[in-house]
Amino acid sequence: MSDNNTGFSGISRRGFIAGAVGAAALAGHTTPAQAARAAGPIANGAQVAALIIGTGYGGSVAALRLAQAGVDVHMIEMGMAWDTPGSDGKIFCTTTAPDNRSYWLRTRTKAPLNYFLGFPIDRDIPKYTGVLDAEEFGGITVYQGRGVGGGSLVNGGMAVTPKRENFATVLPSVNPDEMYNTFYPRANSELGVGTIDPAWFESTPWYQFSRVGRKHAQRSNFPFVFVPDVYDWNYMQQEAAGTATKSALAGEILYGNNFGKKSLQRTYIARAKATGRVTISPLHRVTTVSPASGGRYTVVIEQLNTTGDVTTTKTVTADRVFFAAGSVGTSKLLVKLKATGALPNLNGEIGKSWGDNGNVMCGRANHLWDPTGSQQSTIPCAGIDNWAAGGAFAEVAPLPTGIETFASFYLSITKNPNRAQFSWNASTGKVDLNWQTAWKQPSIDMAKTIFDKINSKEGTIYRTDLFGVYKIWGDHLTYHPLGGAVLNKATDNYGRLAGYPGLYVVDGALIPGNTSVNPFVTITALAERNIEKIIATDL
Ligand code: FAE
Repeated sequence: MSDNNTGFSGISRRGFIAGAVGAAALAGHTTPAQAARAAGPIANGAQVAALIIGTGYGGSVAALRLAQAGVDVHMIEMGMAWDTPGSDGKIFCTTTAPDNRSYWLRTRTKAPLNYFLGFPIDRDIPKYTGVLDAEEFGGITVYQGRGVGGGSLVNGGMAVTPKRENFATVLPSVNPDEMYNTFYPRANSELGVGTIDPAWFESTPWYQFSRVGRKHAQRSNFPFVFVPDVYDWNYMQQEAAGTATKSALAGEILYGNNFGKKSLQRTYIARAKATGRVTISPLHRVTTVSPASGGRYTVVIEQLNTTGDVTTTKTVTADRVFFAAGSVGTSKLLVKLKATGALPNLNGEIGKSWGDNGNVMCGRANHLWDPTGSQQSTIPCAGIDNWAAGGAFAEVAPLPTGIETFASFYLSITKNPNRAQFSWNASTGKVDLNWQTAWKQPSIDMAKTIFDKINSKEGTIYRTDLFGVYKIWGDHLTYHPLGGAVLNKATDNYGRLAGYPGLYVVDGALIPGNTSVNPFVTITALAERNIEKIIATDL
């Protein structure tokens, strides 16, 4: 019996495996499949039941639920495992001292906020398979997490369920009752979502920046809302009290949090591994998926070293393949596979309806009597809600520089209607995205419905030194890529890819461009909904 040869290809074989596992367990032996799982990376020629491409939110949900249903799962992740400390004793570096661990295969950092007082702050770093990818397309830089845990490694942990009245525009083909009664609560509970203690919020210096944000929002009559997060709020209070090692209170964010944040490694992935049925191959990148005999799929995987070179190419077969490489990763793979003839029957919706969740950043220059504090937690806890009236939801974000900046900083999520498309570029052998920088103008206009009013009320102005020399808007990037293999268009209403039984999309690629709030709770809840249906009907 070979590694992971525990597919769904026949009841009799499954029964045989189950029997073999049971007998071995009774006899106190390790089965070959168990031994292979313990041994690590996927072997060339392996046959796996379920292969998941990527270990972010969608992939982790699928892995846990498939494993709980008795299916052996192999997760392929192009980034590192992020489970071993570096020479400084820490797994991740800080935003103030980025080193090789910070960026995915770059020789210079590319900080989202790349200027301060008008001076560039990026610095040279050794090329390494770091945790944050700043992936550049023609008109936009898309930030993504790389490693076991995907975006959960680098993100701010803001865990927001969209308002129910906005859900029909987020996922029009999904029944809101099942989402709000079952799958959003399930996602929030599994992710460990919580909110800041209101009394601590009022008193701690670490959230002075948010209290200033609240004062300005409320004086202009905007609703100010607390935003839940997966950061452990009790841990943060211990950091402030000096009884726990600082993470959010030590400038850690973007390049990973060493403590405090309940990333997927600590939630879904930990529970998935505990089933004994899930193996993960880090530093492995899927390049091709194509039909094999018997309704299975051939998957080609490149093993990488930490400078990004391909050291080995492996070919495996899988009964089922789950695309969970993130909106950009999944879209790029599917567009390439359709165009190059590996999966020619994928439908014409592949690569379409991609959006940036309307992300745009800006800062405001406060008066000297409104300091935002030299101590700032890296974890945002509140926002300004002007979605219904102005199309913008603005997070009051920290600017944790360690000095007083008198700046209020915001990441706005806006109702930007523009959608881009991925396409195969045969001459470069790469996938392009046709987003234009000018397509951010609606986002800027919507964010201005909040900040023009606040500036006018407070007698303040926009900061012009954070994104370049005399540049107000951070309109060059997104943290929230969504779409490219949209639910009920590129797939059926549960993520089954049209034309290929056994191929599924389970990540942010399913969501058509905007979630009205930060996206990972919706990605998780949708994955919970879809995998439940897939397990019930397809397996
Ligand atoms: P994702 O988490 O991106 O996982 C995809 C995984 O697939 C990654 O680990 C990739 O390395 C891997 N991969 C890609 N291609 C391949 C391949 N060919 N072979 C093998 N592996 C591959 O996907 N969202 C919130 O809701 N709240 C926040 O506070 C928040 N803050 C953010 C801050 C930053 C700086 C960033 C970058 C993002 C933030 N997000 C936030 C967005 C959130 O992290 C993102 O929507 C989710 O991580 C997307 O989940 P997916 O499962 O779609």
